[in-house]
Amino acid sequence: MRKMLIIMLTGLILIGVVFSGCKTKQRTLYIFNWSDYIDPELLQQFEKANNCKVKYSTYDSNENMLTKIKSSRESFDVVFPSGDHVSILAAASMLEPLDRKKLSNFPNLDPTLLKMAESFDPGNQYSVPYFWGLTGLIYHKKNVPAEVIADSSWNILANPYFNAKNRVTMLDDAREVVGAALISKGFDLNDTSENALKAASEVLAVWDKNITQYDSDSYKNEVPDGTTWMAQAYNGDALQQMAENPELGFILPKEGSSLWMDNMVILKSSSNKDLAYKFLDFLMDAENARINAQYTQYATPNKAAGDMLDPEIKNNVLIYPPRSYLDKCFMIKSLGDKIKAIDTVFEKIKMF
Ligand code: N2P
Repeated sequence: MRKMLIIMLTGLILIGVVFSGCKTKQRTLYIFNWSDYIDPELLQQFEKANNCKVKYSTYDSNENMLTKIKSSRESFDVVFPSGDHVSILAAASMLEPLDRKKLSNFPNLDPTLLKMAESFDPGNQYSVPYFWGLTGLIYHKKNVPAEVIADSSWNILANPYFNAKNRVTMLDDAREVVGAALISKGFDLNDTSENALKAASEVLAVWDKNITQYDSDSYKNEVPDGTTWMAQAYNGDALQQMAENPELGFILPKEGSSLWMDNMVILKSSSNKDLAYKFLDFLMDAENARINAQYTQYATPNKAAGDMLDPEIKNNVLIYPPRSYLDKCFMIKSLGDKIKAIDTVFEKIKMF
């Protein structure tokens, strides 16, 4: 009898040890995404539904993301590169080819946008579109008079109103900054010809007199608090600030703008691929994608989610501009080695 009791007790203790072991062995998914680019409640829901931990880190440019995933000892499972960087990562054999069978919500995606995504990821082999958007100018109405904005051109950045005031910023992003200058002069944002880059450099030299810094994050606090009066900004980030503060405005310049698509990819080096697939599929669920699009104020490539959006988001022309505006925009393409010419123009401008 006593023997029996000892065996039972030992059994119970063993079960306890196994269960507490399970708890500490909870799986962890490492996500690396742009800042302010997800509804944090979705992360909690995912953790709960999958009994796992999400370690979430953020970046503010594709270049920083690339440097970190190449050099970091920390390894990430899921990353959100823009289209041109999907091509770069795929060419470097860093991406896991996606198994559609594990992505039951894939049919929710808009076929037209999937087709567009094929320009950087043929066959949609490695990436799933996450959000798309455009870049424009955010400003504080108290600090920038309506007459200055009325021109609605990228060249507002050269307006004498800003001279010697140190109140304007641009993104820390070569493609966006040089791209804005190229578009303002009537060139394609992907044009790396000598002629085009000479014109862009000249424009940037003029704008630069008014630019305090090239930074992709600080404008989100500094335009609302008045430190910065106007900033080149991603549309969703600007709209998130505007929702909190009616004194802020945002324009998509009349000449056109950059058009980008950011995407979910699983890194080949991921040691947690099953959980990574679950995360992609979770974000592609129509209701989750709707919640995420409403929170971030970026345009969703998820058709099922798009159909369910609140009308004020769906009809917001700063998120979903009319065809006539989109026709003036340029998708940021991967330029291979020619990217060096754009980087050189940007580095020179930043140096002065
Ligand atoms: C999110 C910015 C993402 C847009 N804060 C850049 N592609």
